[in-house]
Amino acid sequence: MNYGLESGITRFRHRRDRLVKVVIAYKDWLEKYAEVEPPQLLRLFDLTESLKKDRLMLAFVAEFSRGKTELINALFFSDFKQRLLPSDAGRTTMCPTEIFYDSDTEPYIRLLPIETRFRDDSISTLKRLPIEWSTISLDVADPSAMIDAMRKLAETKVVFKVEARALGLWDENDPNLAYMVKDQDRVEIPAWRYALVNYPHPLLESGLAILDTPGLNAMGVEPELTVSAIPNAHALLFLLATDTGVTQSDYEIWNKLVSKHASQHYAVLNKIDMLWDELKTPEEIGRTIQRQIESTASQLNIPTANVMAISAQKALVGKIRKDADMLQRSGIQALEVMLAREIIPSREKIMRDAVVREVGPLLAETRDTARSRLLAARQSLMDLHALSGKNQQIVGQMREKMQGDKHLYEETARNFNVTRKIVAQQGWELLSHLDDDRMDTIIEESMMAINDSWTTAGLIKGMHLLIRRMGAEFDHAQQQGGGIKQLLDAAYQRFHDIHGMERMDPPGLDLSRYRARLDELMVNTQEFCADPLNIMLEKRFMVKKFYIALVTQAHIVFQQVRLETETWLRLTLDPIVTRIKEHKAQLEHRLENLNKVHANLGSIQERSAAVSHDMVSIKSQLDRIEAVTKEFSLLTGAAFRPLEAAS
Ligand SMILES: Nc1nc2c(ncn2[C@@H]2O[C@H](COP(=O)(O)OP(=O)(O)OP(=O)(O)O)[C@@H](O)[C@H]2O)c(=O)[nH]1
Ligand SMILES: [Mg+2]
Repeated sequence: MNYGLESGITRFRHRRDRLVKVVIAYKDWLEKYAEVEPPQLLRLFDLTESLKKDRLMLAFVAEFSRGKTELINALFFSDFKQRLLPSDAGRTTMCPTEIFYDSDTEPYIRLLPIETRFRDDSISTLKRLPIEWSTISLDVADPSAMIDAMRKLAETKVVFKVEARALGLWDENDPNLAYMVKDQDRVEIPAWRYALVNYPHPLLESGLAILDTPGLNAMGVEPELTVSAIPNAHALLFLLATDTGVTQSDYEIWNKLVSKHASQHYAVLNKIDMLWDELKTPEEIGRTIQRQIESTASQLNIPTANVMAISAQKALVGKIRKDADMLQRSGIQALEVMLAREIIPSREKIMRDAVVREVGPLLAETRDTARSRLLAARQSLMDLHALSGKNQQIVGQMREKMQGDKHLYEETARNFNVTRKIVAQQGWELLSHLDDDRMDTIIEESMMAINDSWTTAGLIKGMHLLIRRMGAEFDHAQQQGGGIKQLLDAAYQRFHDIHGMERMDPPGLDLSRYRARLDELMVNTQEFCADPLNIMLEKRFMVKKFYIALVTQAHIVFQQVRLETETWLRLTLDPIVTRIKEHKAQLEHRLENLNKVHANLGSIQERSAAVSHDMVSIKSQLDRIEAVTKEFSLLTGAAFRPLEAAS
């Protein structure tokens, strides 16, 4: 059983399902009671779909043979009753391996041939091209076939040095690569570049995804890992082993990849069973382990409480054999509790924030609309009440006044249409600065700056230009966004001043997160260039690969900015359009009452009864949206103003 982790992920899934339900309830409400445009409903539907697919990425990072794969087996695959993923002495996992569950397809393992390194496509591009991958279907009911398939993750092949060199995997002058040599002319290289495993496991079905990585050298050869996969993982587990301690290369990995990315720094000290000496008392062994925890903590400069001592191997055996004592001694439970306590809440926050950004303002607006419907119905009743006992002439005067109000309102609404057109025009202009063509031009310019000089100096030059140009587009967008907001604020103010419409305060466009991400990419570049391993002339291949990884990331950031800007434009414009329509409908309704009463003074009673009847249904609409808001607020922590205060 995965104590803390399993129940933590179950709770995560439960809350995610509730969040999906509440968004669906909101969408249903809109469909039933509001005149919203189909694209808005579609977006809500898309949001629920992407929530269901939302994953929590846990990456395992360490030097080779520290037990990453063994720990993954122990944490997630013990129900398999065998060692599912290949784990062995020496270098075992040959390619980065993503393990997840996708219910849209049957279980599979997909392998990207190492030769794709000859191409200039990033792995994230290749992920969208299944044809480039070699796919094996997994028969989860057949353990030996499963294990056979998983062996592929450790597959290597022997090639001539020239080929390995052309693939950017071999450098005669690099003593760290000596282990690859097979004979005079040939070296052993990984057969695959990347692996995707779609496997139906309850934790993976709940949205957990795992990234197993090979040791350091392999990280170096696939820059996408260091530039995107590892920094974008929601949590990192860094492993050390008791028999090796903190070696220079362990420390480098910690320093380069782990310590600056994860917000919480934990290290897993694995293989404590190697210290289980039967000639020593448990207390003596405990002290030895404690000493090693302390020295690890001081070398990594983290609190001792953040070093978790475990034995992945004994945990796996303990789970398979259902040996509670061994499981207890393995120390894995504390690690599982930590994962449940630290990782899941931060993942949940990301999910909540996304939903609040997308739905929060719309929901607040819908709720205000529902409430204004009720207020308008009350007003209608009061109008009718005021009419009783009046003669036709007075009713006629009231009707004229109301008609005047309506005309004035229509006038303001027409004026607003002009504002709306300007906003649409400016919005279009703004988005045109963020389209793919613009990004392509920026990339081209940056490539020209590099001018085929794939040295670190060329790289820095190209990246500087890329980031400066992208930053300028973001600034431009931010500035245009400010202008649009001013226009809309003035329009809101007019509706408020002239027609007593409630004030609205649309949020501004904030792209600072994306600027920060650009800065991070520049830091990545500088670090890469400062690394002595990467400045030798032979590393041209690496520089190019690194550049491609960076550009892919930059492109993603650019697309995110466009999406964020599109959403923002919608969220600032849609609510006021809805509100104007709603207000007009309410005025028309009141005028209709006056018309009817004017035509037949005796119909006041009947009209009042009809309005009271409508009020029951309006009240129930309001109750429903109020229930949706309450649940939404409970799940996301988003605050909505109380309805009374809103009046
Ligand atoms: N004694 C002992 N051996 C372990 C433990 N965990 C892993 N090992 C062994 O250490 C070796 C390496 O384990 P792996 O899981 O393959 O290590 P890795 O970090 O995935 O290594 P690469 O895939 O090469 O990067 C294997 O022989 C494991 O059986 C442990 O807790 N105790
Ligand atoms: Mg491994």
